[in-house]
Amino acid sequence: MALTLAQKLLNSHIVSGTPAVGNEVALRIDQTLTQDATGTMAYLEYEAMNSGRVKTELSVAYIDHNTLQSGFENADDHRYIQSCAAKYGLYFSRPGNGICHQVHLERFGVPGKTLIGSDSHTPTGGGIGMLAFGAGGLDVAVALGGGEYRIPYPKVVGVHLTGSLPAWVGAKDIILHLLSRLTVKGGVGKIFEYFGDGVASLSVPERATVTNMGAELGATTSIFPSDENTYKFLKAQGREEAYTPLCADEGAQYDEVVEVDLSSLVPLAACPHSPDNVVPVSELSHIKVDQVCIGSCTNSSFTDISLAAAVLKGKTVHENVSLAVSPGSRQVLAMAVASGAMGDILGAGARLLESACGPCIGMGQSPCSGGVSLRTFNRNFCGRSGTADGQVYLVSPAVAAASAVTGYITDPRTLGDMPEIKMPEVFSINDNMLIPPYSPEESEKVEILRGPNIKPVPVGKPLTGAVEGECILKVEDNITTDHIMPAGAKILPYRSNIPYLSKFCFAACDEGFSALATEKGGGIIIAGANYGQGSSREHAALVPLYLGVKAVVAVSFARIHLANLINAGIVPLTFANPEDYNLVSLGDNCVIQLSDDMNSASLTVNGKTLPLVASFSDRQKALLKAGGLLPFTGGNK
Ligand code: MIC
Ligand code: SF4
Repeated sequence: MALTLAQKLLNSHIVSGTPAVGNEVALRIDQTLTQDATGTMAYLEYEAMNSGRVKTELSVAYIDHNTLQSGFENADDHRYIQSCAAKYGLYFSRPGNGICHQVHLERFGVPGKTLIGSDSHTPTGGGIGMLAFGAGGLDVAVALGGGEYRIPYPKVVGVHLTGSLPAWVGAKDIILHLLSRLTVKGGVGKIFEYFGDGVASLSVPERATVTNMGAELGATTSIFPSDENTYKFLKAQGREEAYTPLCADEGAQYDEVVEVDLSSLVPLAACPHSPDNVVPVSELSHIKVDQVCIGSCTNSSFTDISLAAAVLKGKTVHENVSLAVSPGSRQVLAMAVASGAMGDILGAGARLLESACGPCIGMGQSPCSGGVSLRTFNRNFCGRSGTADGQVYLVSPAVAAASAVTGYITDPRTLGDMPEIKMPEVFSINDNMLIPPYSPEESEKVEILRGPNIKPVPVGKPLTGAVEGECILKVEDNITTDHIMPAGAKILPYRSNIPYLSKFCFAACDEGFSALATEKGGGIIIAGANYGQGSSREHAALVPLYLGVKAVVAVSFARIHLANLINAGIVPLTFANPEDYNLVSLGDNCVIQLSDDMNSASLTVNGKTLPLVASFSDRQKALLKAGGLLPFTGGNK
């Protein structure tokens, strides 16, 4: 049977399970990555599993999120992760080397390999033909030890690209266009596979922008074929031996097809506060801008930075705008310096930030009160910038740079001819900030270094009988993990300290949540559709677990968060009739009955019994019964 590329890669990595849509399959994982904000938990969990040296082909521990050191906490976490990398045989990417997804694409990505990362934008690797998934830290810990990664076998959506991008329209506009059509829930349970004549017009960094932000569709992952452009990119990185041509079989059938004529696209912006709230930039020209940020794992490649530089060359950033630029990696920064692009950026008055996530995760550069911030990033959830009433718009580097100069949201097509920016034939390579895995003998001598802020991982309790508790929170549709467990410079240093983090749980929805949960000894959360969209942070499950949350009943869940809840031992169930959501209120006493085989469930509330959907694989049932993945694997006993 003719297969799509995604199906070929899935099927060749299946260790168990039947490849039929919705069926749980277990995949062999070739590579893993972690970043520091999720990495501390992942390595604490890995230690608890006692799996010894890592069993993957390649695993890398990056430091890129918590780089602001306003206390000892982040530096201690970096040192802990570095010592774990040395102890267990991983590469360590030192702080300053760049954002995990950008560096991984440059230095490690291999077409056709599977990759999981404790970060939701791991699908960036799909730009180079990898099958790359975002996952919770526990799932990464299992993969590090040679265990499989389990997902429901996804539908494959073929995105048929025709034509080529007009001047001033970028890869960001492709994915914003798809978000405007499909919404932030449109990709749940699906892989987006790009095909058609238009593919050849896109370079690997452009493809990576698209696959990166496929995460905002809620997609399982996104993938491009591996072709001549992939070869050119790998060769330019001095890694042509990693190249394999890969594409769908002739006559492969997609479960759905989405047509996109690249030639018809225009510059777009996602307006506050959701990546799918998309309009043409030309409709926003009346909006004054306070801040512009260029960077993040979505749009900080050398070509992105060079295009912004060409727009800024010889100009001055508007006096009421603060422009911050964070190149995606040290390679990008070094090349922008060598090419003169950085001189043009700084000459225009930009503020240069280190090669890291920075403002994208609220690590500095929070906009002024009510400020309009244009960002080349991928998420504009309310409050994520660190300013509760900040108005964040997501745009391409061309729109960002043009607007930084004029002080208003600006359609770059008004600037005249677009400068021609080519992907370099040779990238400048300097891997001295990547520490290779230690030999087993060297690893023997390594001592794991822990700081006082590193606290134990909470562990769930076995599931026995009915789940009973008060409804301690009721939330609407599209609640993000940023709502559940906020990030930002003030809280992120505590990612390895769940008790401290718990004070901020759901603060964006209900400031009193943490106190209420503590007073009531936990309870049940009622939620709308797409609960837990966004980040892969398992803290959004571990912190509620710590606060005693026993179950979440929602209209629907986002994929990674659903897996994280089960891994933590919190029972996720959905309403059989979505309108029953309206029948539960804050403070109601809820009793959830699960059948012995865990295939059906009901919620009794206010004298009514509402049918729920319990849809668990055998393994998920076993995890929930055990109280989560750690007790299931025998870890942390
Ligand atoms: C994000 O972009 O939200 C993050 C910060 O990179 C997260 C990971 C985290 O919360 O540490 C993600 O995307 O998974
Ligand atoms: Fe970092 Fe932002 Fe990318 Fe998350 S989305 S990995 S915070 S740059």
